[in-house]
Amino acid sequence: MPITRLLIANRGEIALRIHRAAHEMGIETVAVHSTADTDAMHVRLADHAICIGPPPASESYLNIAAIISAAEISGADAIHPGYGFLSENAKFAEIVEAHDIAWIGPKPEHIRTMGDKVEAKRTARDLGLPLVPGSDGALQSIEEAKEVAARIGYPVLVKAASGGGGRGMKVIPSEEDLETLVSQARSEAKAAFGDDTVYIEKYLGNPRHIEFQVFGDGNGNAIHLGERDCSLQRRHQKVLEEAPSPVISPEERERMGTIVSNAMAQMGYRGAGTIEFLWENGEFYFIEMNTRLQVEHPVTEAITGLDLVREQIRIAEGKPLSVQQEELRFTGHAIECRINAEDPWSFAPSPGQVTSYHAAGGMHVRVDSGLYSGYRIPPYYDSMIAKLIVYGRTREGCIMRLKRALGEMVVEGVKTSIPMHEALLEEPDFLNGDYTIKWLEEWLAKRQG
Ligand code: MV4
Repeated sequence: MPITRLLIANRGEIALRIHRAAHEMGIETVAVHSTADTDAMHVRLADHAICIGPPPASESYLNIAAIISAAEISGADAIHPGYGFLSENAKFAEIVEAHDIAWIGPKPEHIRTMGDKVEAKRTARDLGLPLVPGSDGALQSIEEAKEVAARIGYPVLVKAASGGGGRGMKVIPSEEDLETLVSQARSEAKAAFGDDTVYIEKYLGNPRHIEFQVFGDGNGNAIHLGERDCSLQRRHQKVLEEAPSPVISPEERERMGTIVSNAMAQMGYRGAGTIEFLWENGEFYFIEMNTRLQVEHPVTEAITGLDLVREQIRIAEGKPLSVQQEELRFTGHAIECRINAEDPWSFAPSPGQVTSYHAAGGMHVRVDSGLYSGYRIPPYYDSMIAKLIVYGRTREGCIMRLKRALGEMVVEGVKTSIPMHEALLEEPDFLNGDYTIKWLEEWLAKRQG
């Protein structure tokens, strides 16, 4: 069924990103917003705008009844959830579909499966993805934990089944600490997620975070769009992402890409997904799957030429994938810098009025942002205010252009992470592509000290 009016259940740069794809397809847009976002760029550009509640997300962007009412009132025939907020809420996806509104996302059952990290691992194993060695599903007892840990070797990691994104994890250095830390992990998981299910894995000491972008049509056809390297993180927040990864050869990409696309085809996956791996000593280990569009999707767009939001909308309309694997080429290199309204070194949030704004431009430079001069960045939400995405034929050329583009960005009135990115691009380890998930925090600690 063709979509004619799309409700965007999100805010900020991603709401604008979705609005742009919709308009390019001749689809009208409906913005829903809190009272803190009345003056947001995407609200101004949308064809219709509906205020759904006060600033706290729990009363607006997470308010299912208010969003469904807005869809009914505006006559929207589809909802795109963006990332975060309700994007991985299987119940919301079911409610949307029960109202005969097209859900621009995966089948609710697949969102639910991947949201439970124990179920996700079992599914991944059955689909032939390589896993981190560990317990076979949920831990049943301390005795089982001891057996598994002895078999795989210390240190091990205990993780909450309802966690993910780094929440609810603990490193267990040796058997002495096992009993205490497993029961601590259980009670913390119960308190945080209402679910005390935990499992254990071999702790990988110094891996890279490499994720594959996939798309399925929901009818057994799937493709992969290569990988992104997202190892540069601070407190589980990605800071800079690149595609392709500096450490993955074309042969490795093709080998793993085939494994992940076959897996998605076999499960009948629908829409956009990201399969996250840890990569250490040349081996991939599945950790999680995200059943949404990700913040860093533009680096994949840059090296494939595909519009991922357009692709999501087409699939929700029941159309086939717009490209076959054989037609896809991965060309050149792309890097995304996440620009946050925060102190570049302490990371303290810096909301407030942007007194002056000018975006970088020029060849192969993309800025995804809802900023404008005079805009007030509200204090209630995530501090990311812009993404700078730069493309080059080579990684070196991409980095040179990125330095040039960062230098052109003007954001006055608030502090931003731009100076941190500029310093990062001078680091030999970064220039050599020689970094793991620990590198950024160690670098920041050295600079403070
Ligand atoms: C791990 C790990 C080491 N060994 N699992 C953190 C987020 C969640 N997606 C999984 N995470 C990790 N799982 C095993 N068996 C280390 C991390 C991890 C991490 C992973 C990706 C990117 C940044 C990270 C920072 C700290 C820990």
